[in-house]
Amino acid sequence: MITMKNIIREGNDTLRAEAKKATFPLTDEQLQLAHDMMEFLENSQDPKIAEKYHLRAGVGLAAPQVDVSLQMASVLVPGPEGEAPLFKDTIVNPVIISHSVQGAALSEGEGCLSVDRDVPGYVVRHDRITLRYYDIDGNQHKIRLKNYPAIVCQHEIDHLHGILFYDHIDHEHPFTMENEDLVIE
Ligand code: NB4
Ligand code: NI
Repeated sequence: MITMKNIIREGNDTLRAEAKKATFPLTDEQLQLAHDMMEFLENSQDPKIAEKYHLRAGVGLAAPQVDVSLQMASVLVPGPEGEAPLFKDTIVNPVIISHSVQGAALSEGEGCLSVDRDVPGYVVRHDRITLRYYDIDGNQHKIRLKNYPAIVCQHEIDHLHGILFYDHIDHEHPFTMENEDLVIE
């Protein structure tokens, strides 16, 4: 199973590299990785398991974070208590094919499992995106996401291109935002 030991931290060049596109069918090793990444997210969101294995909670994990420079990321955005997740899939070769002009940022800023420090500030992203991606079986999906799940997917897609969340922060004015942009609680 993936634990924090398997997650590389800032300073490791893999986090700054452009990850390679996957080709289908995925190898057994790549399928195993997809399984392990989603299992990490499930474990990290289970308070008992997270405590036992010292996992930081996560709603996304990208392959480069476990030192695999491949365009694949798992996303698990929980829904309201007792309801289905808002978004759960392992996205392969994802591309944002269109997006809103309106921006959005999480009110608390962002954190990253590969960054062991708090970097305060709004990370302004697109509020709405149309995402094309492949699932692990090679089926193409084209979906519209907004608000929180859209932000999470953009954070993960950034990892596939060597971008970290704080690259987007205006460190001089970390909590200044355009009036038109949305703050997501
Ligand atoms: C990815 C996110 C950072 C901002 C927003 C949030 C958490 C991450 C990083 C956007 C994407 C991981 C991947 C959380 C979290 C809310 C939901 C459900 C129950 C606890 C969990 C806590 F843990 N970010 N961590 N950071 N990353 N919300 N939640 N809760 O997930 O580095 O590249 O379990
Ligand atoms: Ni991250």
